[in-house]
Amino acid sequence: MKLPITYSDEVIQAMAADAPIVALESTIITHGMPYPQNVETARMIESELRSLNVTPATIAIMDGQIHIGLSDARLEALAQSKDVMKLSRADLAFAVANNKTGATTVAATMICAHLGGINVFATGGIGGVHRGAEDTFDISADLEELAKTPVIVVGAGAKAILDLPKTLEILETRGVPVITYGQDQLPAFWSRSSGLQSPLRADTPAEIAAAFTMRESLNLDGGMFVANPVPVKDEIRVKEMTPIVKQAISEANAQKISAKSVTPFLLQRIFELTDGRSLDCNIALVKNNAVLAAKIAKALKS
Ligand code: PSU
Ligand code: MN
Repeated sequence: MKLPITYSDEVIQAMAADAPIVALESTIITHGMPYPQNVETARMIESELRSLNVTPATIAIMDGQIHIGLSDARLEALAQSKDVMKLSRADLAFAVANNKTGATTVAATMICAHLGGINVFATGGIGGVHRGAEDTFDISADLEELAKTPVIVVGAGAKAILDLPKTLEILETRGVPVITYGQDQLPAFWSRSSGLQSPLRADTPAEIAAAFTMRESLNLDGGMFVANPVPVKDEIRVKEMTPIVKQAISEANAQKISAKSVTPFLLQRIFELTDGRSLDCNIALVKNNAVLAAKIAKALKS
């Protein structure tokens, strides 16, 4: 069966030249940021990658096609559309088979990137174990995907809306390396510190690339998570975020927000409660992650 994959022209050219490519997700566009900042950020990240001579491959499902690399018109259409599906491993095939349009989460983006032979992917943060998961069982499929699919995901840690110690425990159990770039402590998305020791630390892109290559040689399944701390000038300190996160979570509980709606609801409330500063921080950290992903993609080609 010929897979319903459409590559952008620049991705086709980069593949033919064996040049570095970095995958980008689309749920951050449709469910993670408001319009028009979502599409402006997506464009800014893509041009940042191009300026580093790395080809961006934004991934989304549109009318049943898996797009690896989106045209500007498609990016704009996706960013403006309401009620677009949020696709993870569980619903990806259903959406493709039935000509749906949907944004890909970290998990679904990893699956599609791997289908296209792309092994480096930059995002904001990954999903994880939600607080109260002992009652709700709400654990992101992103963690399971990292255990299965050989893609390096660069994020700014897991969001402070999650239970970070439990998230780290699951990643360890499932054999996912968590490598923090340039510091000993795991970063917590909007903040550089989480109070938790990172399982692994790397100070150069070459170390990260070498670890990935060795995982393949040792026949170890799965990907790696690279945690890249938000730049100092852009961070919102833990002390400031803690009460805001608590308030957003208690509102989500009071309003019985559940399943796929939890992460988008919390991000939107935190955006409001910080007067938009969480969004500025989010944009800065995604850019920082794209730059590191570009360096890793280049190191893998050298
Ligand atoms: N990081 C962001 N904004 C987002 C997400 C991550 O800065 O919107 C998305 C990613 O697509 C991630 C998803 O895969 O949230 C996790 O959702 P869930 O917890 O429902 O698995
Ligand atoms: Mn969930």
